[in-house]
Amino acid sequence: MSFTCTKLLLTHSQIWHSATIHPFLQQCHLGTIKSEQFNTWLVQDYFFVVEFTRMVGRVLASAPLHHFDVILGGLAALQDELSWFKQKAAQRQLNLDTKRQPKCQEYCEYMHSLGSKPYPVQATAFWAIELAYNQGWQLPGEMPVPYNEFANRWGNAGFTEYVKILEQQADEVLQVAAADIQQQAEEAFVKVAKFEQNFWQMAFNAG
Ligand code: HMH
Repeated sequence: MSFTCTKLLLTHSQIWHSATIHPFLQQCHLGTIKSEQFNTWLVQDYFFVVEFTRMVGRVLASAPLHHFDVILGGLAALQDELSWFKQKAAQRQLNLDTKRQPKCQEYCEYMHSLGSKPYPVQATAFWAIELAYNQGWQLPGEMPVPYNEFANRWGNAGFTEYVKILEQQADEVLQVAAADIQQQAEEAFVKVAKFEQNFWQMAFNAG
C-alpha cells in the first residue's frame, strides 16, 4: 500500500478514535454538556481558529499553484468562520479578551512550527485538522439546538467534500515524497490527533 492519508488513518486508528470520539461531543449530542464546558470550548476554539487561519496562510505560501484554488477557498471560509465565532461569543456574552489555556497554546505553537516543514507535511496536518472536526461533530449523530448549528458547520456535506479534496491534495504530494518527509507527515498526523484529544479534554474539564 502506498503512503496515503487512508494509510495513516488505518495505522493510527486508535489515536484517531480518541481525537474524534469524546464525551464532550457525546454530551452535546445528549444535550447534557454544561454551559461552562461549551463556552470554554467556544472561546478557546476561536483562539485556535485565529492561529489556524495563519497556518493555512503559510500552507498557501508553500503550496504548488494547482492547489491554490482549494486553499484560497478554505481561507475565504475561515474569514466567515472568524466572524461567526465572534457572533456566537457575543450572543453568549463571552469575553474573547481572555487567556489561551495551555492546551490551546501548545496546539497553536505546534501549528506555527509547521510553517518550517516541507509542504507534504503541512498538507497532511491541514487535512487532519479539518477531518478531526468533520468526523468529530458528525459521529455522535443528530445534535439538539443550539449544538446542531455547530455540528452542521463542520459536518455538512460541502465541508465533507472540502476535506476529501484536502486529502487528495495531501495524497498527491505524499506519494512522491522522500521517505523522511513521509515520516514527518506521519508524526504530524499523530501529533494533530493528540492535540485534538487534549483540546476536547481541556473544554470538558471546565465543568
Ligand atoms: C481544535 N480543531 C480544532 N478546532 C477547529 N475549529 C478545527 C480543528 C477545525 O477543523
